[in-house]
Amino acid sequence: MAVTTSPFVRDLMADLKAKNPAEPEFHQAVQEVVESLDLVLERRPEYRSARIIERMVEPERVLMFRVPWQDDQGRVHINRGFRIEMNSAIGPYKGGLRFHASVNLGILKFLAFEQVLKNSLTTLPMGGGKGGSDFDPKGKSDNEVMRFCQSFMIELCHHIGPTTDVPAGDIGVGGREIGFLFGQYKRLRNEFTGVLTGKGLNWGGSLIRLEATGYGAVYFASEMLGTRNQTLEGKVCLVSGSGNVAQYTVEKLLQLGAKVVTLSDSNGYILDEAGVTAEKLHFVMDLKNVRRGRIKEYADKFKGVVYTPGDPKLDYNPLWTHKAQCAFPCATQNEIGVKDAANLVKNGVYVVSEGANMPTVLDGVRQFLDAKILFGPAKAANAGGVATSGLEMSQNSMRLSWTREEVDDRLHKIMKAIHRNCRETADAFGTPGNYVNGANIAGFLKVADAMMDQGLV
Ligand code: NDP
Ligand code: 2IT
Repeated sequence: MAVTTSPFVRDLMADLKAKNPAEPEFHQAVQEVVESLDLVLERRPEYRSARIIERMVEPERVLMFRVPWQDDQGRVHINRGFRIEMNSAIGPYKGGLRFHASVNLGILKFLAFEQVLKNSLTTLPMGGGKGGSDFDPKGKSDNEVMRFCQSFMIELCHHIGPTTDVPAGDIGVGGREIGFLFGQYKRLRNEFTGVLTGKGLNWGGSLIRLEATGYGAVYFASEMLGTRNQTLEGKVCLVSGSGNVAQYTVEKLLQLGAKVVTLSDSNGYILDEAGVTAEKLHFVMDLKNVRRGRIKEYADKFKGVVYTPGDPKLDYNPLWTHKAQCAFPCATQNEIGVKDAANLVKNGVYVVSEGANMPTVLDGVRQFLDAKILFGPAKAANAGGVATSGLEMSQNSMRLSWTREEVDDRLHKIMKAIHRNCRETADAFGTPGNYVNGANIAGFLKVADAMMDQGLV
């Protein structure tokens, strides 16, 4: 698909690629944003002379460190730890930690860059960061995961703090890992502070944080449908992934009367034409969060369910070929390829709300925009997770906890505000209905103006 970009964008991308070679995910994330920002620079040339975009794509600080640990047999392993402190113009660095074998500097830079704009959209005062490790928690014992987390924190603790940098979870980092990380931070620093979010409810966590990303992605889809006077009731939905975001996306979809027919993990996907029920979802939560099993077991357990293993020879994912109205990609980056986007549109999907970060390739995004479907880009649609992390930080600072209803109500209002902001910004810049431009521009403007106010730092 042909895209016209200005000489400014072409030069910026050429510099970025030269300076950050072999980081395709980072290039992709920046490309998508700067294509939208072309519209802003025409009106606000002062951002260009202050080189705001060039500054935004350069992390304020990159930490990379060795993480040695011993497995249960006493063998020594060495992983690589990272924290990208991307931008602190509007608040302390904030963003998750990812533990996955695929983690590298480029993936974390893409995530940190997205996080800056996402956090800006939440309405809360949070800068952007991201971190993690190429440590793979799959198949590791709880003790191995604990030793890894403790070793990781021995270095990370020098760089984070409740007013400087506040990490949270992401792929491979859930309640168990946050617990081990928090315990070690507390021991090393001798302080009980809100240095991490996603904490357990007995020790400073917030109600609804666990549910927030999935619930938020569904609230965002509801808002998009509302612009066409429709609701999620009765809609058939394709969901990918089966981790935290997928689970609570499904829970909220069921509460709103939608029908979910797929779930997946990195080995394959299940098709349940009868629909996932609350009982089946309970099984998935136990399978994934407690027994740490594979989604294939869903098909072994329930009748009429088809499991399809992933086939690396295919250039499309059959999960995205089923007839539906809505799609919620909730697994990982680039899980909707060019053919997948075409299949979705062809099969009647007209709502895509991205629970995962950058799940759609650039040409897939362009297809959705050309088809004028309701496409909620990740930095808007999945911002409910980090927004509720922001609410956890507020509660920690005040040393009190809000009720479930209070936090859910605040989350819901924030998702509505993000939706409204994206829509109004897209309108104001002459691209009505384009939530990609709306999210990129609205997220950018708040950070850019803060950077202008704060001088050349
Ligand atoms: P989890 O670790 O809980 O779950 C991840 C899910 O995605 C699992 O089902 C996993 O399968 C699957 N998956 C991971 N990597 C791959 C891969 N390379 N190929 C196929 N499937 C894969 O993570 P979350 O649910 O927290 O995160 C999912 C997505 O949502 C990520 O993109 C994350 O960045 C994003 N996100 C998360 C937020 C949060 O609050 N947790 C907030 C905003 C966005 P398997 O079990 O086989 O690994
Ligand atoms: O991608 C994300 O927004 C997250 N993984 C959540 C970050 C956070 O700080 O809650």
